[in-house]
Amino acid sequence: MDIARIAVHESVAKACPLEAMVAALQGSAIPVEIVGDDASFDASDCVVTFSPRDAFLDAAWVHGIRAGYDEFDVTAYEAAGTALMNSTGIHGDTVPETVVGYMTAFARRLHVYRDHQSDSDWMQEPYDAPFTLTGEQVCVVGLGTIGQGVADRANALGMEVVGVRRSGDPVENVERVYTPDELDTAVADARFVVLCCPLTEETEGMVGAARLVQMRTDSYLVNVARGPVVVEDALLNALDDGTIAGAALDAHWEEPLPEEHPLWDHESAIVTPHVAASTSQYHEDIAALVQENVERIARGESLRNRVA
Ligand code: NDP
Ligand code: 7N6
Repeated sequence: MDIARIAVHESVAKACPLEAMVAALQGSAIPVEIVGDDASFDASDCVVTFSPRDAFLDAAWVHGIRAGYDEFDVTAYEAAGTALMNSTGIHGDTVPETVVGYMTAFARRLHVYRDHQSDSDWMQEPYDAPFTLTGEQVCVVGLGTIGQGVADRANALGMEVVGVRRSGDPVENVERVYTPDELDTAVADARFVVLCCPLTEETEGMVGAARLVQMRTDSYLVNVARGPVVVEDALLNALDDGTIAGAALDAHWEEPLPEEHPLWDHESAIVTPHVAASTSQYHEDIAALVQENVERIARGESLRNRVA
């Protein structure tokens, strides 16, 4: 692979300023330029992008700046012989810190007080509403970069951590690791169920009505994965009828979440606009991944984060 240009597609602006990304990538000594939807590519191009486009299949190598690559047609990349890389590995602090924030808000009722603050309302939650994270159980579904980060932090807070992954292999700071076929058992005792898995054929619709019923009525669902991992109507019903106590959602079925969506003013929900991974260092984290692969190519080594 002989790379003569790094093309930064304008969709990168969805995650960080284009100029910052270009500046961070200059370190590789390969010319960097911003490209739009009308650009064409050849086998000397590396494309850095947020969103997929068919034209990228003509490049040598495409670097997706998200961990999730569910929007990319992996089969088409394999057929074209174009390398596709994702950005897993860089979200081990941002997303887990956000998850701790959601859990703390629910336990200490911070989201309720913030709702009342704008009315100067000295409202206090009922005596039995607040609780502590310490001693509560969290079930982390997907134990990769993000799931491990959630497990480490939850363990440090004195929570009991269980988790789910396909291999069922042990993970540090996770007391019991279940496989996906044991999901009902895995969620049954948890006060929090945190979704940190990729969106795949296997995980789409994984949390539907039948699964929500397996959760405790005082439990909270956190989705930092992808919207379709959860069945939308099932979750809305579960929040309305008290099947579960609440949900924090960063990933949605349609993004932006439509203005009229009932979740926006649901008192049991915390809605964030897909920002669990936001950081002012995002461009540098991505550039470091790209730079590492530029160096690996020069050394003739296999590429990091290659998914096709
Ligand atoms: P990783 O690849 O590091 O981890 C994914 C984990 O999911 C692995 O532990 C894998 O384990 C597990 N997994 C895969 N399939 C299943 C399944 N069917 N059931 C349970 N576990 C499964 O990815 P990241 O931690 O970096 O990111 C995870 C996902 O989070 C991304 O794919 C993306 O969709 C989302 N994300 C969201 C962000 C946001 O801003 N909200 C930011 C970054 C990522 P095993 O192989 O053993 O199954
Ligand atoms: C953009 C992060 C991912 O999959 O959904 C996230 O990595 C996007 C800041």
